[in-house]
Amino acid sequence: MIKVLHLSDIHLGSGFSHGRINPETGLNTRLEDFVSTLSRCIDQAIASSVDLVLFGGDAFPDATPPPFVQEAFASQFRRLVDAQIPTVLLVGNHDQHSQGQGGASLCIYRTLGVPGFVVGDRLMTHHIQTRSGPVQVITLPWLTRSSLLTRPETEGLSLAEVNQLLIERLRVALEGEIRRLKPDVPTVLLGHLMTDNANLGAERFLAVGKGFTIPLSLLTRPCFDYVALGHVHRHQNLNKSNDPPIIYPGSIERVDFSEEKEEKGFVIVQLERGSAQWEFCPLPVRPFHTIEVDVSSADDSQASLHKAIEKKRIQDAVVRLIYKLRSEQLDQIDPVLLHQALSAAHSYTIHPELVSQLARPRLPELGASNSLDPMDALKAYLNNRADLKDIADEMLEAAHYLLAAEPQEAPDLTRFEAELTTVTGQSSHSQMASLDNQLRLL
Ligand SMILES: [Mn+2]
Repeated sequence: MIKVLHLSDIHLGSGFSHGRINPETGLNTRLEDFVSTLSRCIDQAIASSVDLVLFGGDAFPDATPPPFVQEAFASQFRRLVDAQIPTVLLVGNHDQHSQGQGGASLCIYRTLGVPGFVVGDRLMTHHIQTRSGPVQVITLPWLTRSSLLTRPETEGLSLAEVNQLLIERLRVALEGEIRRLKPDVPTVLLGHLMTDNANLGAERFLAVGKGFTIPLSLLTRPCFDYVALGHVHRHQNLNKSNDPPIIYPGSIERVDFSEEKEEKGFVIVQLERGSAQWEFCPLPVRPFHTIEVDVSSADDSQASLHKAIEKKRIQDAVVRLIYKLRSEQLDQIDPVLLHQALSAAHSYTIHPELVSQLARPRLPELGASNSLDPMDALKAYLNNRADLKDIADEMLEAAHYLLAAEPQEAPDLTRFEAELTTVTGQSSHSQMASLDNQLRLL
């Protein structure tokens, strides 16, 4: 029986906007949070004497983290070297650098020859000797189009065709690794990837370019005893029948508010050839709370806001207060009192939103049951806008031109815009800018 600790998506050095500077250390408190959570994982690995640690990728927000962040990461993983626990570091999309081969931020561990450390920056099988016997780990780092295809091969193909070709290449390459596996040795596939049925977490916002998804059928193979994944920040098992378990442990800390409701943790696996028992171990991480309240119809908007704040346990949490109000209520809000009420939070942001002053009463003639042609809709609109009466004809003419299948000749739209400016007193651009400024002042 081989005991494995599987963690992923550390993203050390991200989310600084949710922290503050700790005056005693000079460090951002969110870096300290992430480091202490990572250290809990490493504590657990050492305390329960695991035989192997698998890291599923995305160590940092990018491939070139500042030295103090790299050092924080290294000093935690160094403890596994001291405890002689073999460790596989897989390269995720955030770890890859466009220059050179593989993940710049993690390859240093291989270059330095750190004892017991393996860096997975390409598809290959690693034969690892642990205290409890041998294990084979196939590493499948984040794949980019250029990792399996050359430019001439993709010329003239659509994106979907390129992805299809890429998956075919991967299927063949993976099959090559599988054929060379030792049949009696416990086997893990460690991959940083998006599967076609994963429930997305924050990664959807963090990834710069959309990658391609890997069909689950490629992973659901009896030759694997456990499939250890990284990339999706929400913990989940993609194969409920557990033959094999296909597990995203998720990120170890909340990277942003999209992970507000997700439990964070790592996974402990008892592995043998033919079976894997796994358990999700939650980590006590800092809570995130969104307080969302609409005070636009409240008599005492300030009191309503305080009531909403009191309902949440904001002590030491990362809090965002989002509230809706009418512009007439702006004077009723005392920001000093709001800041006081939120001061127990670890950090907080306040986002007032003006309820739309542009909302007009609904026009009965535009009811959902009637299907109108756009010209009739515009006419109905103009009939209800006395202030646009002077330019109504020009607007209709312009609309007619825009809707025409084959435009003959454009009406003079500059004149139209000038008149609109005269009617409203300002151009639509400056209207937007002034609205923007009003919001900024809040
Ligand atoms: Mn990722």
